Amino acid sequence: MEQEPLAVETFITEQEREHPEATGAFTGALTTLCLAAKVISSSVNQAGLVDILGKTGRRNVHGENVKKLDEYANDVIIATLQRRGHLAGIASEEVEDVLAIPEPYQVGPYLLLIDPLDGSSNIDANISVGTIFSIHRRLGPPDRDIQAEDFLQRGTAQCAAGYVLYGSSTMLVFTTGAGVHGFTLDPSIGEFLLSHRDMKIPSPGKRIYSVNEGYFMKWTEGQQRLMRWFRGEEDGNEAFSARYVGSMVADFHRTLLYGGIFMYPGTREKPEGKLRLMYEVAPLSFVCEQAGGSASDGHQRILDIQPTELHQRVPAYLGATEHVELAEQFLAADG
Ligand code: P6P
Repeated sequence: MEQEPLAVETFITEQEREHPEATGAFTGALTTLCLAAKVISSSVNQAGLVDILGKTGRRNVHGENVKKLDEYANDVIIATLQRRGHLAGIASEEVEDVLAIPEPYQVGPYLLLIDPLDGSSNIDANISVGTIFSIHRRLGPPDRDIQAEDFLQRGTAQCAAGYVLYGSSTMLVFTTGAGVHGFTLDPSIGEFLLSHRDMKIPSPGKRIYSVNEGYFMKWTEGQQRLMRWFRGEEDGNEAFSARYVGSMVADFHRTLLYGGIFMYPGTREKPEGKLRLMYEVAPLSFVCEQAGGSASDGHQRILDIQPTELHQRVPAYLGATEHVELAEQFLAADG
């Protein structure tokens, strides 16, 4: 008999059975996140039809223009997740400080870190954007007095991480530490259905590098030499193909499916780079490693980094292990 379509809620519930100590709060947080993703997907897919494109005229904590869809996605996730009793707090890329769970909602044992709509500068051009999420346990007492310090945990401590890609179809890809699984939204029934079980980065996979080469003159010598190697300018090496969307979730998802490497290096002036550790790079690094790949800041494993600030930035090299290790070899020359 043909396997019945497996909805993500069923999949998560079945995974929960393998954890007798599970209380259901974790399952609840993940399945509630799926609901928020469906709401955002509906709006992203109608963005050209309703007054939700363009800028709000305001800037976020990082001085970046806040798009209407950024704000909308942020509000949907916070409103949906805070009332279900699974979380002790939320940290969002769009909000300076961490958010406690307000009365009268119950406080739960988990922390959610979220980039509500990554890549939104592309939305007006109808280019894929995404939501990135990370779930940690709250280590302190389950009360409403949540602090930024509660979120500053290593990537290795994540309970779950993943992303939603609003592209030609809407896909949810996540890991709970037991492999990476992909679910495609069937809009006719409003369900995320299992479409990619146990995803693995092909190795060696396609020879693709993904980076914004416009910064070449600002990079370190090691990064410039690495790029010459990828371009086939070094003796005896066949050139890689270059692919860069400028939307991290889209560039990472292609890397997960096809192989290669996604890079966002630091520059000589800004060695920390642009991408945020807590709610962009660490969650995608968890997915990357669970899919058999590697994730580095160019010198160390991303998931081992002890965060010091909620919005701290980090250089990112994510992809097939042999390419990430090659990048580390070239960058070692930078000292
Ligand atoms: P650049 C989008 O603004 C984003 O945060 C990531 O999604 C993307 O990978 C990166 O910035 C693109 O930055 O400097 O290449 O435009």
